[in-house]
Amino acid sequence: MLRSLILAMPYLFALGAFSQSVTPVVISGCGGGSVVPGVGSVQFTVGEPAITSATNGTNMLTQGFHQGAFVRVRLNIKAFLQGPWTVSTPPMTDGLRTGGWIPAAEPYTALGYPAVAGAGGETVAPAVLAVTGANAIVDWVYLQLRDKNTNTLVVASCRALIQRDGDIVATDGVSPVTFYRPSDNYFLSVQHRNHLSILTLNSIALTNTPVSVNLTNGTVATYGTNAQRISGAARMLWAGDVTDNEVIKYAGSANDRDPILTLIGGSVPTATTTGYHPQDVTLDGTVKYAGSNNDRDVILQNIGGSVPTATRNAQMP
Ligand SMILES: [Ca+2]
Ligand SMILES: [Ca+2]
Repeated sequence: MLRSLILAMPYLFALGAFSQSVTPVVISGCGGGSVVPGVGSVQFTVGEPAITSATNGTNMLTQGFHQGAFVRVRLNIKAFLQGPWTVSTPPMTDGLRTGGWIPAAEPYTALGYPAVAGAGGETVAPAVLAVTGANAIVDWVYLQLRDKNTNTLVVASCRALIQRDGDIVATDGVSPVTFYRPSDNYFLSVQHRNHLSILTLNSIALTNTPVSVNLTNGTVATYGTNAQRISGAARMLWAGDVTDNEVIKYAGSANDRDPILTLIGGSVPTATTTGYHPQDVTLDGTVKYAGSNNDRDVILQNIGGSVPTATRNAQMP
């Protein structure tokens, strides 16, 4: 359209259709395309506004008139999971990692956690899982950003890794987590497959420059009442939601205790089994119903410790 109008302009001037004299300009090279390995291909035309961007986290291609800013926000999140938490330093154990049980592909898509503004299917390289010490990987976690005006509206999700010291990192084991959303205020939710989810009480201003969100020390308020377990100065996600329904329940229908007994065989309470299972409340790679470091006691403790029919609900809107 633009090009045909320019070509037609000399004829319009010849007819004296305009009172002003404008020199016609020929625009050449009105489009093109390129391919960046690992990112994709992009085609562009002159005169088109910025339409969309593609990025691999390092390079970005914008389809349209100009190369805009990165359309992403980044966070340095810190949180603790009660299951592997101890009073030691670093605070969380990494039995899933040392046992070789952490899956290379994130488990959340298969478990039905929604993938919003991100396809899911992240993987972690063996070298990342070989790291030991405070930055050793404990497990996969699932994160959400929610709309600043509607704290039930999920606008982006991603799957990330949590280290023994609580740092939540991208799948390379070190980088801040990234959501491909524009700079704005968002609520943040941290979730784990057998812990109760948490959500920030307030929305947080996020940009391309990583923002720190520390959910382990009370500096960032959480939605609801007693959303996290508190031990001394440390706050952590409540463990024991084996059934992954945001309720910790010890007795009665659909409780979180029976699946542990069922998995170890159903009849001999002292039997154990190993692997990557939701019944492994302590995340040490062993499912255990009785004896020291078993996975059942935490459930009873977290519902109050005395009335078996009590329950604990996730504090989510
Ligand atoms: Ca449950
Ligand atoms: Ca265990």
